Amino acid sequence: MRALRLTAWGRQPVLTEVELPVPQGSEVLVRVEAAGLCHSDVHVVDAAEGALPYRPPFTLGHEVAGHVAQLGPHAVGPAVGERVVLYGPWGCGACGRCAAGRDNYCDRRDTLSWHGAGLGRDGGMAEYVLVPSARHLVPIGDLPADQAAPLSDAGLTSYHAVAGLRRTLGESTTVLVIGIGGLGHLAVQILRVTTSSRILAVDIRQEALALAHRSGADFGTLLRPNTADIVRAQTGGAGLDAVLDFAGTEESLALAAGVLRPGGELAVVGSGGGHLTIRKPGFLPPGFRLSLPFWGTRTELAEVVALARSGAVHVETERFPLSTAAEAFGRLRQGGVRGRAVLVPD
Ligand code: FEH
Ligand code: ZN
Ligand code: ZN
Repeated sequence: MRALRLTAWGRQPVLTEVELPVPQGSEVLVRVEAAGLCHSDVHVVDAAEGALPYRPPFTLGHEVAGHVAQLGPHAVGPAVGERVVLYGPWGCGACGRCAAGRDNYCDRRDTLSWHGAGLGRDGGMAEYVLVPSARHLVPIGDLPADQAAPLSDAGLTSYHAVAGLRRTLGESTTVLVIGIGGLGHLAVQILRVTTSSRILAVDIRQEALALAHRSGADFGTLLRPNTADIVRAQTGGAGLDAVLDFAGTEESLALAAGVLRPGGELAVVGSGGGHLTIRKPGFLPPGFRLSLPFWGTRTELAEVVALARSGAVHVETERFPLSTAAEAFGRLRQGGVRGRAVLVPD
């Protein structure tokens, strides 16, 4: 079968022929219908040797949907032919977190040479992907694969981040979403359908603000030197109850810190390399709360799939044949993808 493989650190991934895996034990073989392309894939490809615990060669792709092709002799779960999305964080499989379907916060994460499918283990930018256990599979019914695949990372990560703000986003609250890309546009939709908050959006691209509006944001503005004043004015000067930062840059973190009201909460999802100094006394509002949510739980994946199947969440995607993966990576690097790029085996 063909697979997009990271063969060594410092090399671009190559589309190459590999053996078709045969599922053993509780493993399940899935025929891939779509695999999303994430900024983390770019970070993995660009990583210097030793920066990540992964051991190339392995197949990329941690945002995968398809249908069950073959079950290992001890696999218990979806039947052959059932359409599924992969729960991508694969932890140790033995700690309490993993047993509870919270592999994203595996207690033994630091001992592993992988973080999941396509992240040190063979992933789904391929014709097939081998999954360690059916517990990593969530049924998707007739949801199109290019809609389902992005839910497993962009959707799940956004859903998990919003869930972490639940206690803050009550009645008469205002939330700011910074970065309206593959994750941010889904976060706006998830906020719209799961909270009653007013939703503000900030991005560096005008077309991203249009996407924010289509996704349900109440107001959008470009990131400029006076954006904090513009955003704060949307709250009558009181400030924001919460900020979801999908950029994580120096500018976005400074904006977030500058618009939160006392008791406000910042969730930083983006890995833009920015930093925020926590100092007391300092400039951060009293009661400031910070979280660094990572991916999500298996239960949350089933919940976000249910939202998509109900029509409440729709992913903006750009499809690329798997054979043009290099072009897709290039477009993502240039910030030229609207919504989420999805690779489809051709
Ligand atoms: C996965 C592995 C490591 C870092 C970041 C990620 C995210 O793409 C998962 O949402
Ligand atoms: Zn990702
Ligand atoms: Zn674990």
